[in-house]
Amino acid sequence: MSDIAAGSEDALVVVDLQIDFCPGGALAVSEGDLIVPLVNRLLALSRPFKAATRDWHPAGHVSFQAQGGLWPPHCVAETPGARFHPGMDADRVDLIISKGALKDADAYSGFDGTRLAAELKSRGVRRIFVCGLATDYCVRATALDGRSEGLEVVVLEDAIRAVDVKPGDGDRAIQEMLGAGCALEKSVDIPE
Ligand code: VGL
Ligand code: ZN
Repeated sequence: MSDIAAGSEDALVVVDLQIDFCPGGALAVSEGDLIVPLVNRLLALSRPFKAATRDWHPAGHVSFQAQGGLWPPHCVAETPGARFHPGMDADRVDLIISKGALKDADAYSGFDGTRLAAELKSRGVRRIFVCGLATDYCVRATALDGRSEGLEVVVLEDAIRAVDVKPGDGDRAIQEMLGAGCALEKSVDIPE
């Protein structure tokens, strides 16, 4: 096993742990809320830089069904559903990255059209620990882009959940991330 103690060249990237992606939300991910305590333990670690992405769409976003997209309206900027899960210790986050904010472009990855890569590089980050929602969309895209940015990527398998539009999508996404050189670990194995 690689050394997964989180140090100063590591960053935590919490993906889209928002009300609309949790049970009761507009695009609920089954058990999405169950990762909150695991994410909070990670946010309490002293050393890694902590970033959190949020899906932050304008009304009438291209990904919404009325516009021909796949999804019900979700995470509309400045609405309650776009807030972080109320149980998430969001005050420990160093950097919030909003994405998907352009009406005509979807952005599953936290790196897509954002300053995330530049912020991480300017802080000397070489490895990211990725957790959040959803395994088969924004976690997958963020992890794969992290590799493309030249980062080591550790996906925390106990602190992610999948939409699974088709059964097995989450598992296939994990295989794809592994194929791209991501490591798979459990958040509970990261020491304090
Ligand atoms: C996501 C579907 C649509 C995600 C975002 O955060 O995984 N999924 N928009
Ligand atoms: Zn979205």
